[in-house]
Amino acid sequence: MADFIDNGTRFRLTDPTLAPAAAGYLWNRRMMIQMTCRGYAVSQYMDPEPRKYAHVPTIAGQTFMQPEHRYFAHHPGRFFYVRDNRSGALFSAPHEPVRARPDSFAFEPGLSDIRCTVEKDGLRVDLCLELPDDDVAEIWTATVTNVGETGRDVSFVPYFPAGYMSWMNMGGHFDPELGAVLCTSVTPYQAVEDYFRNQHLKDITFLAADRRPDHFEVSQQAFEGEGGLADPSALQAGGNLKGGDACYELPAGILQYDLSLPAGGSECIRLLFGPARDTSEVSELTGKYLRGDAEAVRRASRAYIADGLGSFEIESPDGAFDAFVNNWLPRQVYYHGDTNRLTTDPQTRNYLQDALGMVFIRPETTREVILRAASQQFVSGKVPDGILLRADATLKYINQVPHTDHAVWLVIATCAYLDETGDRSILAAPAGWADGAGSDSLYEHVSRALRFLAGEVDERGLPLIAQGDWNDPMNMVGYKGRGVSGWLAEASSYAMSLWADICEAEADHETAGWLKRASDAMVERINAHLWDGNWYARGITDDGAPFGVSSDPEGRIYLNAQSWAMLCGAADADRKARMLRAIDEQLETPWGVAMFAPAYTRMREDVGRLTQKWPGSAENGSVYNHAAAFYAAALYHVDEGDRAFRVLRAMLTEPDADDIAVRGQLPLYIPNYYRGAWHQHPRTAGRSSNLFNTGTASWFYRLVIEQLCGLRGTRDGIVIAPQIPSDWQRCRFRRTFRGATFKVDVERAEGLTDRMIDIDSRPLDGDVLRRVEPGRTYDVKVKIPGQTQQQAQRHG
Ligand code: CEZ
Repeated sequence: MADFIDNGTRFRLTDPTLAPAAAGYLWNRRMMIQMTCRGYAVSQYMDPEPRKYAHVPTIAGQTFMQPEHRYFAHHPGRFFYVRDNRSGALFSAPHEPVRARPDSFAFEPGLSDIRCTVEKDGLRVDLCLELPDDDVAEIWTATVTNVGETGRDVSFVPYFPAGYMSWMNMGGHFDPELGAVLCTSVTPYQAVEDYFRNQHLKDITFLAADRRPDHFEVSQQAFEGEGGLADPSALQAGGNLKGGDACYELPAGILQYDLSLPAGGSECIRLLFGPARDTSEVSELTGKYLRGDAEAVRRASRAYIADGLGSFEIESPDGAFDAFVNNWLPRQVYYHGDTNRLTTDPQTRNYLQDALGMVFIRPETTREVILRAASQQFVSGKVPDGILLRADATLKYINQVPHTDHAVWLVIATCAYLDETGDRSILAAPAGWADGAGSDSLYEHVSRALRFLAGEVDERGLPLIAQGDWNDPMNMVGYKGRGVSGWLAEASSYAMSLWADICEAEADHETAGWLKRASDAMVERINAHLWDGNWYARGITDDGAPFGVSSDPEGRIYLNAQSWAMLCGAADADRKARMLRAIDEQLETPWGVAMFAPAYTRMREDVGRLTQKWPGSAENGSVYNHAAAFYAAALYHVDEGDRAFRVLRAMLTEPDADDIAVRGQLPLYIPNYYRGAWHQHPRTAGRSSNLFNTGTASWFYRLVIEQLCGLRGTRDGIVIAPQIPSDWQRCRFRRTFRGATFKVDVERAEGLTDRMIDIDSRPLDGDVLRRVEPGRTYDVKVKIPGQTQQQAQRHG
């Protein structure tokens, strides 16, 4: 019913009712679209700010993408009605709005296209959606085939609603010269400046076809009539579309093709859907994508995606894991790193963490991101909340709320870049300041970021949280100016110790010494003020109350506060054991480890907005995968490889019907969360947000490469230290690193007491290979001790 096909590069789902929101996504640098198996779509493009060209029927107000929620009949989508003109029978592909039970169904998202095949009563519809590599438009190829024994007369009716485009002005008509429906609008505004500012906006949504329809309709309401979308009046009783327009009515592109299909006969129609500024843009796009060389367009978009598939491949005993990690994980990392999540002002922490994953795909991007972020830093050392990607961009929404953690990500991204590339020239690269003249080296920028961070502390020396840290909606712990973040204390200490190593290597012993002392002092404060007996508190509120502690009935234990205590070395062996036990008891769920528990059921005015979110959703105690990835990082850091792998593995939806039904998504991306609050809301626990924007992808990729497979760069070489799960007897992988290729074979050998590494059949002394030669291929054989009985019991 559901599995990977084509060697893991495509997925097949054969039931449109199993997980109604199951979706695939496509993107290029200017747009993205998430298509569900039933035909609904969420899409947006940059103009230069993110915009939509297909809208919901009325405006519910500003909201994020909400792919977790049920789609409704009038939700934007791409639908294809098929009517048998003799019997009047109607169905629609992919599934909505008619919802007729198909004879066979296959929804098949691939790396660079989404295909769908629906067969009903002897008629087959094959759909394929592709995007240009660098324009905003959807290219649809629809083929209708008569798979029966006798001739058929059918009407084939693509229906692409544009939705509620504007309260000021919206309408639509068929343009015979362009062979396209043009849905027109004026983006609403009030300030006169916006009239001039909006001149460039693409206020047209068009649906063009490579052949003239026999009939058309542009008014959504005239099409739907009393019958509703499941049985539109316009298609009842053998009627034809009436050629109507939309006059301040919801416009839609609706084209009718009357096809006479002999047995075995088929007809193919290509469509182009998207936004345009004017008719000449429509004609330019149709020229390129409907009348141009389709194969060349396809090659270009495949090449674009292939460029981002990374430099790593694994073959383990876990086929589903391999399919995800070899194809879909780097794709997700690349989506983030190449589009900046389609925003002009990414949050600094997102921008830098997305770049962290790009270091394995296109390290030049990571370098640019780090330097751009540094160049928007303040002279004081403060790192801004968001990074402007264009001269006309502004900081919006969440970026107007003061968060205090951004320095941490600048350090982590820079260290990851140095580890992978060894390119120390970045440290000397100059970057300007947002509020000062001249420029300084990146080294100075990062060091100053940490000095600033070290200064923003309370009288105990713990970092102030202001209106949030990594956790955006934790906005009321410190809004009065006193509350502190325990997580940030740990993350600061960790970042300081990472940077101290860089300073040491740069022979800046003074800064290195200061950072080490500051990092150690922070650890002492963490242990003095935040240890709660069995785990660490998440912070201390404006009024001096520690929270995330055993006396809290809700929000009692937070995962991040434990993970980063392990990363920064605050937790000794005894504390570590207590924390792990508490996590197992209180945070583990069948669908991964929750970010905290119990979820809040009422507002806590000294914690903030996150406590108002639905219990178990998002930052209110979900299985928030980004936090789970930090936990996995911490577990690898303290040599808990088996646990770490379990945490990573739980983030992946299984390619089987049962798990897809529970999670409600396909195993093609890691969502930002699965519902938590397992004990409070068991019915919905495990359900995916279906949102593929998440820093998790970068961390996951890095952990697989550098920890699970254990090949990570050092200043002058590469460490080889795999931590494969104890039930893997063997695993092989290939990875390029600083221009060399490593082919690695890891195998368990019984009776061995220590890991043994051979490179090109010669034993390696220790686990570091120095002087990696670009262009060379290294054959690496790693033998690790087989599982002893003791271990088997411990992990069993
Ligand atoms: O956004 C993410 C942020 O983009 O939440 C993470 C944070 O680290 C990321 O930088 C954890 O808080 O209520 C909110 O404002 C939420 O915080 C969302 O914006 C959240 C969602 O995942 C949206 O993508």
